[in-house]
Amino acid sequence: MHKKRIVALRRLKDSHLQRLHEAFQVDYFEEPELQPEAVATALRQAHGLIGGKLQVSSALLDEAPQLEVIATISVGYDNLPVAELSRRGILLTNTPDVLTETTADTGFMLIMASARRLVELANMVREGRWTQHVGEPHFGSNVHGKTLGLVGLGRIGRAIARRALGFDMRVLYSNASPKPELEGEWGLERRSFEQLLAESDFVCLTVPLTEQTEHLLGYEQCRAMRRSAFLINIARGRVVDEAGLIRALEERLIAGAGLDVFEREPLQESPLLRMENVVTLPHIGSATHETREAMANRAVENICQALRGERPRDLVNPEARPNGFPAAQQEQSLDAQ
Ligand code: 8YV
Repeated sequence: MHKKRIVALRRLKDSHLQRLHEAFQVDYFEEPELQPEAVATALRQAHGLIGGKLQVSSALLDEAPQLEVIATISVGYDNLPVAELSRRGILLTNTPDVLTETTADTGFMLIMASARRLVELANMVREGRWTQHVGEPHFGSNVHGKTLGLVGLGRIGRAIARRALGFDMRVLYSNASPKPELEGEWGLERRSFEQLLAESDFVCLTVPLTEQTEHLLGYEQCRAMRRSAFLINIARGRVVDEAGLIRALEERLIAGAGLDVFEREPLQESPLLRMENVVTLPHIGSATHETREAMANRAVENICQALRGERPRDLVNPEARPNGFPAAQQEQSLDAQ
């Protein structure tokens, strides 16, 4: 049978490529930025696109008339034009669930590292500057028993809350919808965003980047936080107005920050890099061997399902197929019998 064609971008493991080759004709580009023209040529005939950090413009979609599905190897899809894909009938899938616990680990690691000044003090040892017993100038802050404010309470927010409860923390959250079950069972307390800023020792951002959350937190919001509080961002860089955060840190309006994401990545030439009280990570929320493998598996499953004509498991935009999926319709008609 004639195999459909797909374009695969950025370092996939042999096992994933093998699965893709079994089902499709695959054009694979490990470093697509080095061969943009070859990628564009391959996309002209492609039915599917799979990969991480995808950048897809209208012009590129115009040149890819056969495209049926984009399977991003990430949970976030703020880098993709969802409404336009839906209008064009192109399915979009992501990789939720499998990265939840790892990303929550990253969030909690940043809470601990910021509070206990992990990077600053580890560097002191490494650079031979540990010459006497550590005294008050190098003391950190407790994490256990403190108040954590989660901005957003989706899967990752909830996984961080679970960790925090194990540290006897009080957990506040601000979220568009209340989560009464978590208030009852876990004792979480809902607050307005402003109130959460005022009460938290750690403010942790876990919201997706949308028009509503872009620059949600800047100078004024830092000013509303406690001077002893830390900001943790594992969401997206643009949820924070970075210039405002830098100013607030320079003015010591907050105690420090733990940041995995930035407005411009890779982060270079930023005052944040010179601040002892800021822990900067290179966007590694989900970057473990196990989790990246699971994410790629999930994206491979999604693209296979979509190109078989089935509803993919992690479909982001069902509106792209207003008439549904043949397989689902079949199930429905069986149910009706
Ligand atoms: C990925 C992420 O590292 O899943 C996400 O949304 O931010 C990360 O897990 C990144 O998007 C690369 O694909």
